[in-house]
Amino acid sequence: MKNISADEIKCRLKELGADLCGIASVERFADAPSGFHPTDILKECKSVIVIATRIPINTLIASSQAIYTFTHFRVFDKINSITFAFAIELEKWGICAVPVPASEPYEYWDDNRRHGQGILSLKHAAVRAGLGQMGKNTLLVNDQFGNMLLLGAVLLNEEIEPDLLVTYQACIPGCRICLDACPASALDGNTMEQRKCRSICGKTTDGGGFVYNCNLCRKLCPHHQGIK
Ligand code: B12
Ligand code: SF4
Ligand code: SF4
Repeated sequence: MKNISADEIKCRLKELGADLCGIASVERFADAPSGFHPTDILKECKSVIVIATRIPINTLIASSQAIYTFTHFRVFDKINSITFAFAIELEKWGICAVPVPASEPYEYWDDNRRHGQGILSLKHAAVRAGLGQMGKNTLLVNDQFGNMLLLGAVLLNEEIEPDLLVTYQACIPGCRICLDACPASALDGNTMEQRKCRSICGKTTDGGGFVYNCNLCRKLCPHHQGIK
């Protein structure tokens, strides 16, 4: 089995197309809910490698939601390709590596609350890997790229040197722009009522396709392009 360093991991993931990469030790997930801990996915997990990839900012100003939607699907594919390729490479070196889906599929679904939960919350993982903080809109905010990022992760059975946690705050003190702007009143500053967001945030087009229909909590955030 090859020994691999944090620098080698980051360098390779950036070569594969990640914009950011951070590393969390599994000990940082002690407060994860039961069933959604990295070791619930990979029993021997010791490190969680989190990547982030940018979404073009100008998709927010395009008048057609098809643009924003298409770029999301493109970036989801990109992240899944990166984590998939990286997991295969590590397996060739004898390291057990498990890629986490960037979006669907996931198994947990509470029909009463219309509440789904990813097998691992990538926002919580990104915070623990030193990539940013979660804002009141519940999105990850990074100082350099704001919230216009999508996330992915690979779980490893190796101890890799973790990154420092960030010291900046995601939110401007007293700000509640996202809470007040949400047309579904889905946000409370801490978590979100998925039923309310789901009633608005995506829609089926007349032709049976899907488009994102709302992203106001992201777009109106003064930190959506980064923390100046
Ligand atoms: C289900 C889902 C949704 C649902 C629910 C969103 C939500 N806030 O949870 C819906 C369909 C509404 C949705 C909407 C959107 N989504 Co979405 N979604 C997901 C998905 C697949 C799972 C998220 C999840 O598990 N939520 C449930 C949990 C985390 O939320 P909760 O109930 O509040 O959790 C509580 C506890 O369970 C506990 N908890 C849960 N896990 C953990 C782990 C630890 C360590 C700890 C301590 C606690 C803890 O903490 C919470 C507080 O009590 C993720 C991909 C992924 N695997 O993470 C993308 C993801 C969160 N979505 C994303 C995006 C971009 C969006 C949209 C912007 C899309 C759009 N419309 O433009 C909106 C944003 C709405 C918003 N303000 O969140 C991105 C966010 C990127 C970022 N910068 O943060 C993600 C990470 C996808 C990705 N690969 O990047 N999404
Ligand atoms: S995506 Fe729209 S509906 Fe969902 S929480 Fe954000 S502002 Fe509210
Ligand atoms: S709009 Fe304001 S409260 Fe909401 S996430 Fe951004 S800085 Fe935080």
